[in-house]
Amino acid sequence: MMNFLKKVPSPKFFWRKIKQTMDTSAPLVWFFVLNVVLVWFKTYINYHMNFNLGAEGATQQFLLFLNPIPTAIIFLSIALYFKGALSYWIAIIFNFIQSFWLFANILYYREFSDFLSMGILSSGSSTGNNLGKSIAAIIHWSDYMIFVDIIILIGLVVFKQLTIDKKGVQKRFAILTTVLGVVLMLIDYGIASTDRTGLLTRSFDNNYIVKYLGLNEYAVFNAVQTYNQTESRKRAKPEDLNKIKKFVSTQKMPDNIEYYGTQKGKNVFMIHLESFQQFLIDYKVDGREVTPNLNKFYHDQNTLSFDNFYNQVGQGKTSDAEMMQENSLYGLSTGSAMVKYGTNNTFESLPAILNQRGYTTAAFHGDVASFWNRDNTYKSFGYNYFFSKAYYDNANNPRFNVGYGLKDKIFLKDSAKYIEQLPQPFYAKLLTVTNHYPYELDKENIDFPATTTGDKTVDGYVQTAHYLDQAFAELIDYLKKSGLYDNSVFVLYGDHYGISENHQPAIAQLLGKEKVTNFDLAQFQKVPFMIHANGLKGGVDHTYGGEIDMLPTLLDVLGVPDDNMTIFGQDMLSPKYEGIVPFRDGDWITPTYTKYNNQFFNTKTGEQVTISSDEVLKKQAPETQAYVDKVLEYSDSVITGDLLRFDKSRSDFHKVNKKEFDYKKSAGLEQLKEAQKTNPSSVLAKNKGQSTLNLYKTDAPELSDSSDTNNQKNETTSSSK
Ligand code: GP9
Ligand code: MN
Repeated sequence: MMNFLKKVPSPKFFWRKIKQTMDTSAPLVWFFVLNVVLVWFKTYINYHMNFNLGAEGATQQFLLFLNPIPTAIIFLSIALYFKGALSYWIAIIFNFIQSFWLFANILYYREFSDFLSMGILSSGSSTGNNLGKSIAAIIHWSDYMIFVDIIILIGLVVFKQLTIDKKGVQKRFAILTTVLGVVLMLIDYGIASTDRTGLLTRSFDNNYIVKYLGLNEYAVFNAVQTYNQTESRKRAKPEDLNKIKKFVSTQKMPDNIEYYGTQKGKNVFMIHLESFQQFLIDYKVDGREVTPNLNKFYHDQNTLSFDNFYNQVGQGKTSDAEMMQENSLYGLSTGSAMVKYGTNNTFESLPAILNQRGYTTAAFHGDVASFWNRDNTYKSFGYNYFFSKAYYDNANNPRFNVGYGLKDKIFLKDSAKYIEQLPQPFYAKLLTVTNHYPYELDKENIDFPATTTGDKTVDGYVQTAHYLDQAFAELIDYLKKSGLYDNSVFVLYGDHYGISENHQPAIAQLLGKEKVTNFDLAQFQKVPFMIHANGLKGGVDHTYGGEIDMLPTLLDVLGVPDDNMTIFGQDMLSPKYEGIVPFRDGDWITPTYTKYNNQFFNTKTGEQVTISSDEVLKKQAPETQAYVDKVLEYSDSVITGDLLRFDKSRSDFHKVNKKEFDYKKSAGLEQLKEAQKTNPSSVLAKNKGQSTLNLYKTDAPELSDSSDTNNQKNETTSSSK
């Protein structure tokens, strides 16, 4: 070993060797290769050191390793089209540009756990401004290491330490090199899109694009997206909004006097039941209810439960559900509206509406903040707080996570620490995530028999749903004990299907049918929608509706007028409500007819009908279709044209100032602390600073484990607040 060490040559020796090789044959090519290696090395090292890309498995690890290379080759190969000193400078400049983009993203990521986007860089963006202020505080001296090689390279060229290649390389060689870069990029993209279908069309998370394709590809992708958005925004005119507002005003329904304003001023809990379908309600496996607690809640005399309520999401899945729930605007026909337009658009969202009526507003989610661009979109929606993964100490422990984030029992329990600090009245949205495809849960958390359809991705569904049900019960139990239950309105909704149409044989078995028809599949799009409050007149309501209708329905109960709002849903409580449910792809359901996958059915009987055989359908189908096409088109133009920025007619709503919000953990905690003094209406403040967390009981095995110091630490920090 020692002998070996002695033999290790000095760096000087290496440099001499490198220089010799570079000098003798094609010096420019060597200089190019050196730069490619340097750019690759810096990027790859920083992927690991400064970003949290979550590359799992050999394919993703391989792509992470590969993905800095193609753009390094493409950009640096530009130098090969020149000769003499110029070509060296060009290579250095492209090394610098890539390094600088890397550097800027490292700083931005450290603060926001997300990548820079063109929208943010453009002036006026709230996050851009905040970053400017705090840049000095987040920079580490080691970040500058990224530029060290560039300084050395400049020195070598300036002080003539390199033999400059006066002839350069042949054009053909330069072209081949660029082509090699492009081919590598395509290979990378090919592998990436088999690992993650819809990577670019659905654009879930900026982290994904960087992980699979690379930081520079992300920059290009983002620039194209931003360009398209800016263009459609530029084309839009105030008259476009006027036309739409006129239409919307003809759709407004009178409120329901039995419900209107009955829950005014109460706290609102919006509970997002991930991938939860309506069929789970009262569903039994081996004689056992899958979700006994949600069933009880569903049948409670103070719960208004809708059993003909449909999800209307498109590719944006959860984010589309959120877009509808918060704004009564549809998601887009492709991609996620929150990802594409959430950062810069003007919205009139539920959090902002309630905030302007004295509510504190907070979103809770155990996944990274950047997913579905929530970190930016929630600012546009007007959320005061966004408690994402970074706020949950337990999230650092892999055992406490499954799939997209914290396990629901832990997530909800650890959310209580923030719930008790929220000044009242508050609007708290809790997004669960454990009941998510592929419905996997560790053994110690499984307390329910799987179904036996033989379809692997289906059979665990009832198990994770059962887990979610237990987690929900634990939360409710705590809220009852801490006094919040009686003082709050609860809205529960399932965001979208859990079992997709690719699993038809399994669906048939679950539903106890031979075979499923398109009508069954349409029915399978039902998700729960429940509103519960002390004193609310409950019951199972058969009105046909969808996620787009949640906002106006809730506003009715809360006594918030929606007359001037540009929304596409309607108040399901209104005596005039008719119930047309458009799906994002243009299909629809009404109480009389269903159009699904190009077939028509009688909604009451499920019988297939055709336009030629059914006179009423013949008349109604084109009318309904025209309405459906119109609302989807109008909703799309509101989003793509950012039309709500033109809305000047409002005296009861003022535009959200995104700059007011800072979701960084330190800022959020500070703000909560401050709020205890300035507005001492939280449960904690009312309890004279004494925490109520000891009232939260969970059987989460991860937390009851006495060897788990993490949890004990949490308990002490929260009760000492
Ligand atoms: C992730 C979660 C999942 O944060 O919201 O989104 P989905 O895959 O259901 O759209
Ligand atoms: Mn979802």
